[in-house]
Amino acid sequence: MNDLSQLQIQAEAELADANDDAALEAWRIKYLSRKGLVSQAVGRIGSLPPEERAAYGQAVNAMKQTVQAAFEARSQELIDASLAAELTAEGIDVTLPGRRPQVGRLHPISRTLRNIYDIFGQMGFQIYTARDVETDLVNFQLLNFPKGHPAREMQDTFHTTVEDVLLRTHTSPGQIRAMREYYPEPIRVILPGKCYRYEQVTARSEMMFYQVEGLAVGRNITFADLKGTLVAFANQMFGQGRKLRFRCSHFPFTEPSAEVDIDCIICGGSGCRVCKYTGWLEILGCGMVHPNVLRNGGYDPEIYSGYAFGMGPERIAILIHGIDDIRYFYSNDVRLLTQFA
Ligand code: 2NL
Repeated sequence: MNDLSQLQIQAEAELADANDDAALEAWRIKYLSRKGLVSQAVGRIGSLPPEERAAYGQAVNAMKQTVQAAFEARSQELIDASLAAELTAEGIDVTLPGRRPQVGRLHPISRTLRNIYDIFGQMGFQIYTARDVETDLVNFQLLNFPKGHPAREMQDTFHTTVEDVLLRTHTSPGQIRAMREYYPEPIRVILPGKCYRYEQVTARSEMMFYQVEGLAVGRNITFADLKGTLVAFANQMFGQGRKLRFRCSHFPFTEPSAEVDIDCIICGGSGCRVCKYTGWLEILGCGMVHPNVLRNGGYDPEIYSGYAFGMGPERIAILIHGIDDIRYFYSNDVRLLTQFA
């Protein structure tokens, strides 16, 4: 009996000193395994005189249960301690508020494009998209820029290794394709897309930029229709009550041609840095489709007429948001992009 309580005291003391998994396992083998000291103590029942067996058996079983319970408690203690140590080491503060995930948003040019689509969509224009890789024929010749024409010099071109295949310098070739596809139906389309010019990159020009062109072709389309459409557009895009000014201009594919200004949205016309003290901002170019171009699209200019216009969404976004450099749009700097929530 004395030996039993001696064994229990010794087991409990060593258990308290077992500070890791390996020590705990060594302890378990020493005391609780099949040939361990506790099992040996249980086994000694058989060697006792019969009258002592009952008392010894009770005592040894109680001792075994106490030691086993102590082992389980110590195991749990070590698990808790190692978890606590891990949490302290990793420095997790569960009371910290979570980090807000960064939510994506539309690029300012995408927003401008969608705004333009909505306005013309309500006026009955369909969106037509065309290829970025074009032929010299459709990009230039059919639009009244014959080979050697000086207007080609304003659109320095990215050529491919294939003769007469190039990256479109404007979206107008898509309008030729729309006409050829829809003839003889009347047409009202908006044609957005990327254009490419082999130019020095500056605050005002990129090598890749967007254009949005509009085209209407039908039997009785006049310059008055063009003006009405553009006045309605400008009032929705830049605010109600805008004044518009049509200035004579020239494009090879329209005759007559005009450039359109609105009264400055910053100063209202009194003159400021943005309008360079003119009171006016140029927003697009337009005109009546040249008879040669109508004919190249399949429409007889004796029967049909049409108007067209073209604008640069980067320029429009710059005016609306007061941005001073076109390069911000395509340099993927989140400090600019996150300002357009
Ligand atoms: C500008 C001016 C313009 C057109 C584009 C066009 C297309 C066909 C026939 C006639 Cl198929 N015209 N497009 C007409 C006038 C001006 O763009 O400053 N764009 C950024």
